[in-house]
Amino acid sequence: MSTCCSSTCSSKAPLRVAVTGAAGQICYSLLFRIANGDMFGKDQPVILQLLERNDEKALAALKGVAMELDDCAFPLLHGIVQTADAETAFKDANVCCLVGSKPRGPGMERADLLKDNGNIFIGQGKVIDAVAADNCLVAVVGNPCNTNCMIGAAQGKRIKADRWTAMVRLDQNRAASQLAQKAGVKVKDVSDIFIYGNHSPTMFPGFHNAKIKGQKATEVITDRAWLETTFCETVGKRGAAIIAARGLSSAASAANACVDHVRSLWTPGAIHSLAVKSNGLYGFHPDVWAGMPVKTTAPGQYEVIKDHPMDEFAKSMIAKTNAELVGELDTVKDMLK
Ligand code: NAX
Repeated sequence: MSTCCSSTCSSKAPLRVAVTGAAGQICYSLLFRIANGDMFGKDQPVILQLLERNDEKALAALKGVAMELDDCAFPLLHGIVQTADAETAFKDANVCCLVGSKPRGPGMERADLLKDNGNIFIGQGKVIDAVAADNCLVAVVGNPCNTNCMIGAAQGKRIKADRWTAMVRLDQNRAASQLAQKAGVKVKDVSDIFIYGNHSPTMFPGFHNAKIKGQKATEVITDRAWLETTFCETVGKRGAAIIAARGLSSAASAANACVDHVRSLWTPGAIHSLAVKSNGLYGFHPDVWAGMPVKTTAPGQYEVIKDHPMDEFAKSMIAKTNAELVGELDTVKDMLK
């Protein structure tokens, strides 16, 4: 299906990348970025293993997406699997991007949403543990992503909990962009901004440790009230603002964040935000998945950075987002056995 060109030919074995919710709006951007080499590099071939619901419309839409992938003639795309069967999708997968989940319907309680999605992640967690490659890395995007990730990880015997990560990178990117605009600098001038806690409006974008052109962000942006209120609220409620403006939820930026999430995990030395099992760090309940800073140590491997200082405001924000995560844990505790 693909034509060969010298800049992208590779002798590397292809990575198997399973992606769920493959006919949805995030994947309509994400799959093309992965196939183009944006996630794993321009010398790394991939096989896309695409999972959708067992539903005629969804599978027809998936077929159309696969046809468009073919029509891009991506040299790095060595195969496409289209399926409604989780075992087929996750078989030998090196990376699983779990994007598919059930949206909140009208009048639906948050607890029902947590449980409906929890059931999806129980099923997928068990299958991943049974058939994915050893040391498979999981990136959960589907909401509520922290708690879905906790539920999926709880099904594992073979694949360890630290291989399960949830996406807070969109929040990190949003925070960096807001700081850059306020300071009147380029986004590349902003560093060390990390997301703590839940991917929800309670998250804490840790501006107190951020830097702008290497200087403390709080010395460049001296309006502390703006940082504590407008900035935190803008980042926390950005998803709702996009829906209000576009009539649809964030898709291209979410796909971009998923690419960033995995690419940073494939780039030794990268320091970035991931939601991982907290193990009690930064004051979080040990069993919840919370956003925090990590450093990539080798492709697909990371360690949590444990020593970022927290001031009183940061501690109070972390307490709030931790309380929400603990509430979610409580709602789904029967799903963690
Ligand atoms: P769409 O509704 O466009 O697509 C979701 C797709 O998942 C649908 O095609 C559906 O058929 C499929 N699906 C549902 N259950 C499935 C299952 N059990 N197995 C396989 N496929 C299944 O949603 P989209 O806009 O693509 O968003 C996907 C998810 O990302 C949502 O849960 C959304 O809330 C979440 N988001 C997470 C973000 C984050 O930062 N973590 C930001 C963006 C986004 O809101």
